[in-house]
Amino acid sequence: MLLEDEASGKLRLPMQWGEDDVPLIFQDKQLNKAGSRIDYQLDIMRAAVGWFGDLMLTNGVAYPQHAVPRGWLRLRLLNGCNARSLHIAASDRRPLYVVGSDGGLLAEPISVESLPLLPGERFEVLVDTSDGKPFDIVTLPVTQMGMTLAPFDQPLPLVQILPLRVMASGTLPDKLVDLPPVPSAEGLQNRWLQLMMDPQLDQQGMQALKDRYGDKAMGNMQGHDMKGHDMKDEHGSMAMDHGSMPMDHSQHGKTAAYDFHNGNKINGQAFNMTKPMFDVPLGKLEKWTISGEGDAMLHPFHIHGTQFRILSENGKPPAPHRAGWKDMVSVDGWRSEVLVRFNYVANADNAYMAHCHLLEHEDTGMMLGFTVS
Ligand SMILES: [Cu+2]
Repeated sequence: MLLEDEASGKLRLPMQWGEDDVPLIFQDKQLNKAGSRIDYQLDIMRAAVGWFGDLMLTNGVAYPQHAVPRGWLRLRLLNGCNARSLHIAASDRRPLYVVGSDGGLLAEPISVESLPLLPGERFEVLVDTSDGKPFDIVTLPVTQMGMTLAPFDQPLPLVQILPLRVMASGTLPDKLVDLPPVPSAEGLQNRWLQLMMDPQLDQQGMQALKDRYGDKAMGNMQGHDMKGHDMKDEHGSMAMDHGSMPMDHSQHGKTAAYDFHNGNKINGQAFNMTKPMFDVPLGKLEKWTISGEGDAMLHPFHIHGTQFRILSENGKPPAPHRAGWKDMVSVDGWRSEVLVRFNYVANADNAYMAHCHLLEHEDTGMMLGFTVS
């Protein structure tokens, strides 16, 4: 869904749909042996690290070409992968000028050489093609567990851009829209959302990944002692709070009865379709702290019914291009704080959701419903 408004209409951004204003939807897929269909399986490994494939598609096609008028090219990027985070760049490292994030335009273009893109996340970038030289949009290697295998272990071309002789008419403005300053979080209602993975799921899922693909699949856990990594209490007491599940890892291999379908939780509870977790007052600003302390997984967290501002992301101030309107925030082993406000009523029958956007985490419980009144 694309929204245009008065402010966006006044800017002379590229807007020839499908020519110099192009959506790029990236998805990794795994096909069955015959290559005839997507081979989707949810098992304990996928529930822990997410489903991933070895075939990369852009708008449903492997490595398509796109001919563009010469000048400014606007790319509306969406990471449509189930679980894989991407790291977008131009093959010749020409700058990407980020003009918009999930929820709208930024105050001004932000030039980046590469752009990390979480599952479910969107950014709009402008690229200068006036030199007429062809180049690729690529995804660079990431350290996320399970996502380091070939062909993702080196820059992987996603789409080839071929500038034509005709000239484009769009421009890169110096200023985009007025972005209100981030309000103070002082005195606001603060909600704590603790993302949790059962130790059995964490342990057995990572072991299954290692058994199947070897050390090279372990990403940022490579070379670490996996056993009991989630037991380390580096970041305070919440790291240990995995609920009342037994912590005996010697059970590994004999716990066939363990049901991973509710192995992912928020504040100790797996998703309940009929029972919202809390109610938020209509139109009131709140500070939500989402914590991923206690596991080694990336959690791209998404909140419905709002566009928020990021106060801190994994303990750091947000990067400039992540400081605008967002509905996705990275939670990667530590805490992220966002300022949210909900301007529409949501009753229990039509509750809003907040969830990890790694789809297999969400589908195995890492989601909550909430009402607004
Ligand atoms: Cu997650």
